[in-house]
Amino acid sequence: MIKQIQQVAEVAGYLWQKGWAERNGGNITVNITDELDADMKSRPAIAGPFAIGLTLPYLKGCFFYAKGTGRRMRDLAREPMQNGAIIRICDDCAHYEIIADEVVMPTSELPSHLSVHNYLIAKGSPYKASLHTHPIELVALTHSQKWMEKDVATKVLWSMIPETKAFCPRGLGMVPYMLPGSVELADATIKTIDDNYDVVMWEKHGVFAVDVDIMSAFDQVDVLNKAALIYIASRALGHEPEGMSDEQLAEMSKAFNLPK
Ligand code: 2HA
Ligand code: ZN
Repeated sequence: MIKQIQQVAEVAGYLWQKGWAERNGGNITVNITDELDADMKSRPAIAGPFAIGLTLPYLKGCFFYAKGTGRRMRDLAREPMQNGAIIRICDDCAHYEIIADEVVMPTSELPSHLSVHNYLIAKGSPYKASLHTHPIELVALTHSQKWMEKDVATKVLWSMIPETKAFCPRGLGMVPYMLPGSVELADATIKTIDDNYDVVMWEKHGVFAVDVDIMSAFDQVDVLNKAALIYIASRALGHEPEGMSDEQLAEMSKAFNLPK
């Protein structure tokens, strides 16, 4: 099996174990264009063409693995090709076909995921994977407006444990509540990624993360959620956590050659 799809299956198992993927919660898409050989790419369609609902010019000739709509991450972990599919974007950049292995219709969030991939390619980004999941403690933070202000969460989370800034150097972007699956939410997500965030928080819903591959996208979310857990554990002990000082964070940035 294609390495990137194996990695998706591994990450899907982690999402389930962490309690971030109840029922059919969450979505994954990965641009696998560079992983497929010519034989695979010229396979006849087994279903489609289907309309994407958008025209995405940078996706011409691209192939994606996409989780199936209504499918469970815990099932995908065991059987990625029965709970997701490989799709080919048609030359009109407005339709896609399913080419393997089975007719599994892609995630309802396909238009938003593909819009993000279209944006990433347009920008010349090396990022190939996008992940949407429901990390409990990060979602809990967004139930108070004070955490929704730009970079308030980033600053506190970075200061909980040194690794957070090292491994999530762009922090956590914030998007106010919008209807799941809506074009508005997709547009706001792209705008926030463009504001230089890899992980975007959707208020009272979940995160949307992008990175070179799905394991790296998962790692960024995992690191941020770990920091949120430490914050919450401190509060549960009865104290407001001190957090690392600005000097300590600046020292980290210098040592790790981080931006900001
Ligand atoms: O696909 O999590 O927000 C299930 C979701 C949509
Ligand atoms: Zn969701």
